Amino acid sequence: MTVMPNGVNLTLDTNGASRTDAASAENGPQLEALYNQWKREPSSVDAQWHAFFAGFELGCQQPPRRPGETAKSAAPAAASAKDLLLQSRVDALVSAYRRLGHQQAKLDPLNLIRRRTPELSLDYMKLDESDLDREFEIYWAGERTRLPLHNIIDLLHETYCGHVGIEYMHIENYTIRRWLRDRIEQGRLRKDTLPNAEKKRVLSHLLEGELFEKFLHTRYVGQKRFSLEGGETVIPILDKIVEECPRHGVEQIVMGMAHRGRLNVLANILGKDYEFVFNEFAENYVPNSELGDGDVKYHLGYEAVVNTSTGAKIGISLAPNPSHLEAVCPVVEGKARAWQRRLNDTAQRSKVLPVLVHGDASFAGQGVVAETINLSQLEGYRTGGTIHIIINNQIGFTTSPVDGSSSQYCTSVAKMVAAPIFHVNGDDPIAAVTTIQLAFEFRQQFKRDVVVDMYCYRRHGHNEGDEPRFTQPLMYSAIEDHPPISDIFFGHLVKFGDITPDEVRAFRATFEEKLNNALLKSKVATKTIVPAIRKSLACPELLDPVETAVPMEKLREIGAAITKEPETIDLNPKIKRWLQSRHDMVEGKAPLDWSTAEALAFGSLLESGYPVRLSGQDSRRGTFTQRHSVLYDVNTRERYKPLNNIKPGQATFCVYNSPLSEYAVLGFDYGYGLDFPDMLVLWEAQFGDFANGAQIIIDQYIVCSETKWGETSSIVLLLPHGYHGQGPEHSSARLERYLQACAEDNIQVANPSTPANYFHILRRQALRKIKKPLILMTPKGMLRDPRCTSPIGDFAGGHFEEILPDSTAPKGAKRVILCSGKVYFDLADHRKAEKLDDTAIIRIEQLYPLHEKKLQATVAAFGQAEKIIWCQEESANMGAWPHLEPRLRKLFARDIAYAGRDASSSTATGSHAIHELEQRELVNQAFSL
Ligand SMILES: Cc1ncc(C[n+]2csc(CCOP(=O)(O)OP(=O)(O)O)c2C)c(N)n1
Ligand SMILES: [Mg+2]
Repeated sequence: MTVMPNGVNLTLDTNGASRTDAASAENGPQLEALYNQWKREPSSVDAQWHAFFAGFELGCQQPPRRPGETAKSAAPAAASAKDLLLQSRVDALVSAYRRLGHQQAKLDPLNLIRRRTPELSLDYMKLDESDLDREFEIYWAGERTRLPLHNIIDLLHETYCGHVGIEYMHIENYTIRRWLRDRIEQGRLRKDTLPNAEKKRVLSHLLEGELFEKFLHTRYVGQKRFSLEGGETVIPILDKIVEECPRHGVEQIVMGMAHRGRLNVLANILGKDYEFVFNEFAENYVPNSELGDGDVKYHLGYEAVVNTSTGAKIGISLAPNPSHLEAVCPVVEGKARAWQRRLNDTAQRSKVLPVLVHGDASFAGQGVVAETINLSQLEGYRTGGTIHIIINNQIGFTTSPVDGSSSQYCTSVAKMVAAPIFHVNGDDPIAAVTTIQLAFEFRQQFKRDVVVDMYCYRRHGHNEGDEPRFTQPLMYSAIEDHPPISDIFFGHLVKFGDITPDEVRAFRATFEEKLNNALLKSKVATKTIVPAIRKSLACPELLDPVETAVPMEKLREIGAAITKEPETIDLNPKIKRWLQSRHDMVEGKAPLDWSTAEALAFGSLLESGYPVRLSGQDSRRGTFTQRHSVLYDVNTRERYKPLNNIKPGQATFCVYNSPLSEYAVLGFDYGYGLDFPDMLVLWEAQFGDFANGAQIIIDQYIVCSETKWGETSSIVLLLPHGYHGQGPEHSSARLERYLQACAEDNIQVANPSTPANYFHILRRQALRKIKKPLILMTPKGMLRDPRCTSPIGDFAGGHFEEILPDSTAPKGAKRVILCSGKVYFDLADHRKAEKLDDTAIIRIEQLYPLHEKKLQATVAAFGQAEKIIWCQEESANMGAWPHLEPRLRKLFARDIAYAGRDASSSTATGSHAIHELEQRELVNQAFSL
C-alpha cells in the first residue's frame, strides 16, 4: 500500500498490474488528480506510480497486437483518467477471478452446490454493459495483450470457472504462483488436448472401474467392498500418474489409500488378479498365510510392478492400512523416504513418488493429515512432495460437509504448506486427467505437496448394506437420476467422433468375459482351499543371546573419535568440558554414563556399516541435555556430528529434531524402518507419556502389523520413564499399555537399569536378524546419577542380560525383591543404609518376552527365601505389576507380595513432597511386607 502525499491510498503489485483501492469509484477523482499531477511533474509522485503511469501511457499508445489483429482494430485508445480508472477495475476483476474463480467453477457433478461470488460481477467492480466492448490491457499467459472486456471475461470464466477450480493465489512464493498462473492461463486445464488414444484409454479405465464394481455388486450381494461407483474417475487419474512416471524419471510409487475403491485400485491399477480378489469374497475363504491373524480384504497392502503403455516398468507399493483413517499417511511418507534412500535419490527425491488417496471427510477431520503435511518440507522427513488425491464424494458415512469441516473446502489444511489445490469435477475425466498431469509436473518441478480434489458422489450407502436415503434423501434422489460417468464420457466421445458405440460394446463384452472367467477360476480355487492351521507367531529365538560386545581396542578408537574436539568449529566451553569428561569415560578413567553408552552403541554400529536414524523432539541435543549428538560453533552455529566422524566409509548417522508431533513422526519413522530394514531406526518421545499422542500407530501398526499383514519392524521407541516427583505428566511412559499389548512375541519391552545393558540391547536390535519392535523405558534423572553407570569392561564383554542377578546377596537371603528400572537404586540404597543384608534384589531388565528360565534360575539361587516381592514405583494398576503378577505367581507357584503405590486414576501426585513420602513408603514396604 502506498500512501500518496495527497492522501490517496493506492496499491500496485510487483509485476506492475494496478489493483484494489484504485478500482473504487470513490478514488476516481483522486486518481485523476494524481494522474494529472504526474503529467505536470512526473517526479512529484512516488516511483511505483511513476512507472505505472508511464507504462499505462505506453500501453495506450502502442497496444500489442494479438495474432491476426490488424493495426486498425488495435487503434490506440485515448489515455484519459476514465480509461485509467476502468483499467484498474478490470485489473481488479482479473485478480478476483484468479483468487475466487474456483467458487464459481462447476465442480459438483450433482449440481447441488450453490455459491455466490459477488466479486466476479461487473456490478461489484463498478463496470457495466457499456464497457464490454471496450478494449483493456490484460497480462495473460505470460504476455501483455489488449482485448475487449467481454472476451476477457469469457477467457477468465473458461479458465477459472470451468470443470477445474484452482486455488493458488495463497502461495506466497511468486515464482511458484507465476509458474502455475502461466500454465493455467495457457489453457492447460481448459483445453481438451488429449490425443484420441489417450481418451480411449481413459474410457476403458472408467469402464473397468465401473464394471468391476457392478460385477461384485451382483455376484456378492450385500458384501462390504466400499464401492467406488460415482468416483470411478480416480482410476484414470491414477493410471495417468503411472503413465507419466517414465517422462518424469519416477521409478517407484509409494501409495496409501483408505477403504473407498481400494479393491478397484488393486485390480485395475496394481494389476492384482481378479481371480484373487474374487477368492477373498468367497465365504469359505481363508487367507493363504500360515502366520498371523490376517486382515479384511480392503485393508491389505500390495506390491506390484506395472507396465506403462510405453513398456516402462513402474513399481507400486500400496501400504496396508488399518481402519483408522489417515493413519497411513505418515507411514507412506516414511516408506517413500526409505525408498528414496534405497534408490540413491536423497538429493533430488524425483525417482520415488508418494501418492496419498483420501476421503473428503477424513482429510478435513483427521489431525494427522495436518501433521503429515507439516513434515513435507522438513530436513529429516521431506519426500520431495506428495500428490494428494481426494475422492470427494461430498459425504463421510452419513455426515454432510457442513458438519464435517469449518472451511469451504475439505482441502483447506493443505494451504498451510502453500500447496496448490485443484478442485475438479469427477464427471469430466479429461479435465481430471489433464489436472493430474499438471499436478505431477508441479511436484517434480518444486518438490512440494499438491492436492487434486476430485468432486464426485457415492452411488450407494457408506457400504453396500447401508441405506443412504435415511439421512440424505435429496442427494440420493439426485444420484438416482444421475447417469454413470462412463455414459457421460462415452456420449462426449461419440459426439466428437472419438469413438463408436460398437467399439464400446466390444470393450464391455470382452471385459465382462474376463471377469466371468476369473470368477469361474476363483470358484474352482476356493473349493480347494483348505483352511490353513494358523501357527503362532511365537519366536523363542528372541531369548537367544546375541554377541554384542565390542573389543576394548575398538571401543577406545570409537570413543576417541567421538570425543575429539572438532577442528572446524569453535565449541561452547561447557561442551568442551563435557567432551573431556566423556573422553575420560571411554579411556576407563571413570565409569560410563547412559548417554556415552548410547553413543558407543551407535558409534560401533556405524563403524561396522550399520546406519542409524534417530528422530524425536529435541533429540539432537537430548531433552535432558545429555546427548549432544550435534555440536555447534559458538559464532556461526556451524554444525558437527561426532558420530559421523569416526572413520571414512562408515555408515551414516541421521539424527533429526522432529516437529512437535508424535502421531505423524512415529508413523513416519515406523514406515521408514519398514522399507529400510537394515537401519537401526529409533523414535524418541520427549517424555514417555507423550507417546500416547501416537497411540494409533502403536496400537494399529507397531504391535500387530506382523500378525495382520506380515510386516515386520525393528523400530525402537525410546520412552523416558521414572518417578522423580515432577507431577502426573512427566513420570510414566505408561509401561502397562505396552505390556498389555504383548502376545505371541509381537514386541519386546525392556526397562534396562545400566548403561551397559542399554548398549547391548541397542546393538542386539541392529545385529539380530529377527525383526521385532523394541519398546525401551529410558531414564531421565538417572542420566547423570553416579549409581547408574557401568565400567567399560561391561561393554567389551557380555551381552544383554534379560535378568540382572544379585551377586552381593547371601545365598540364604530370606527375601527376594523383584523389580525393574530405576527403583532398583532406591532399594539398593535402603538395603545398604539399613544393613538389610538378608534381602536379594533381582532386576527384570526385559519384561517381555520374559526370560522365565533365567528368572527362575536366578531366584532359585535364594531357595530359602520366604517371600518374593514385586516392587515398583508406579501405581498398582500401572507399571509391570498387572502384567507380571499372574505370570510370576504361576512361575513360582506362590503368591507374590506387592510393594508400590496404590491404584490411582492419575499416574502420579503433583506434589514433590508427597512423591518423596510415597517413594520412601514403597521402598520400606518392599523390606517389611
Ligand atoms: C479415525 C477413524 N474414525 C472413524 C472411522 C469410521 N469411519 C469409517 S469410514 C468413515 C467416513 C469416511 O468418510 P470419507 O473420508 O469422506 O470417505 P468415504 O467413505 O466417503 O469415501 C468413518 C467415519 C474410521 N474408520 N477411522
Ligand atoms: Mg467421503
